[in-house]
Amino acid sequence: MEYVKDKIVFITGASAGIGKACAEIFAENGAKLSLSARRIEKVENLAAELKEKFGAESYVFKMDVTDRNDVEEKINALPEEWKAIDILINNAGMGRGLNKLYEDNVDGWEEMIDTNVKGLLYVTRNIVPGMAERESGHVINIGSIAGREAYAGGGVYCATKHAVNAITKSLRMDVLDKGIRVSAVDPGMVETEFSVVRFYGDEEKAKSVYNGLTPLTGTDIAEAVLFCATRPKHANINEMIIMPSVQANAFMTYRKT
Ligand code: 8X3
Repeated sequence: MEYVKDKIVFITGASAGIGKACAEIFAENGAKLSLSARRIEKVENLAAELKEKFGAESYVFKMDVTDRNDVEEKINALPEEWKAIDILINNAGMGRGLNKLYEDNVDGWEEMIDTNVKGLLYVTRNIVPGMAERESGHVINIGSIAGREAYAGGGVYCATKHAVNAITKSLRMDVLDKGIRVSAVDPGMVETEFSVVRFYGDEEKAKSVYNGLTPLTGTDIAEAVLFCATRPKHANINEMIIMPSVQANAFMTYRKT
């Protein structure tokens, strides 16, 4: 097993959900955290909490992954001691709507494509060159079961997560000679702000997604990410698909009502 103590872990979308849970578990294990999100106050509070609880060192900054220039500038402007990123967790992602494609809100498509695909690409493009130069690093992409199966009403969301799956596979080939590992962690139902965002703030509708079942938590996924990050150097977890015990796939769940 490899330890993450004192390693620099760069997490996008660290303000909530899986990103926040990753920050917590890596802090608990002694990593140094480079945390970004659009909602900077949330990340600042998290960093303060992790400092107090685990003595974790963090570098916190506001970054919008959908803004190509912002990503480039923020990553270029990392302080010298935060530049040598060991682990990149490409977590920032979102869903918008669950409507029939031909009736869907096109603005939501733009947001999903910009965040889940282009955002992940911008961050990766700016961080992996340093890893390649140092011949060391690990990219862990948070995908989704939606990257493995397409479901009704999820056309664009599923397309973006299929794209993440393809990017993960290609990147793994591109960095094969550079000592860089690339992993995908693909969750099913995780109760985070995901459904609230998907349904544009409709809490009632968001809650109903998890009716009658116990969904995964952000921590369940963060534990999987930590597992990927702590394999010995010669071993890579290519992919992990994780679902609640009562979810068989993207289509079938067992609910006790
Ligand atoms: C989110 C999980 O099942 O809503 O990535 O697509 S699902």
